Amino acid sequence: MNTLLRRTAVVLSVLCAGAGTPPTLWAHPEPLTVVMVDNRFEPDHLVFQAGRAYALTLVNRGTDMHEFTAPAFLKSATVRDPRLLSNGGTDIVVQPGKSVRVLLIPRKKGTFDLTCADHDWDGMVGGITVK
Ligand SMILES: [Cu+2]
Repeated sequence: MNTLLRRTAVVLSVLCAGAGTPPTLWAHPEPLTVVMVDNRFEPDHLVFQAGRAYALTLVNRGTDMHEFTAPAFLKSATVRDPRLLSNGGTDIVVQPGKSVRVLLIPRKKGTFDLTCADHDWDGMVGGITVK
């Protein structure tokens, strides 16, 4: 498959991911907040339960833009509003002083990398576990 076709397939799968999920699953999402500062995640390790709906709120209290970069995690999850994802579905961008609330359902058990694509060099890294 050429690169363009592959990218199109990724975009389509991201856009269609929320379509088959019954609306009731989103009714009572478990709240989870991650604060982003210059330069780390608080907390830096997140634990989710597969198949459960979460309201993940990313709060940027730093002066820099930060990203919740978790390609494998985000691609394996059902994200209710895929428009909140950037860079081909690999991350969620949060501007300084802003917050982003993402409804998602992790689907795949395992451990996943979490970084900020802009500040991984400065140790802005963490991890995600889906049980
Ligand atoms: Cu950052």
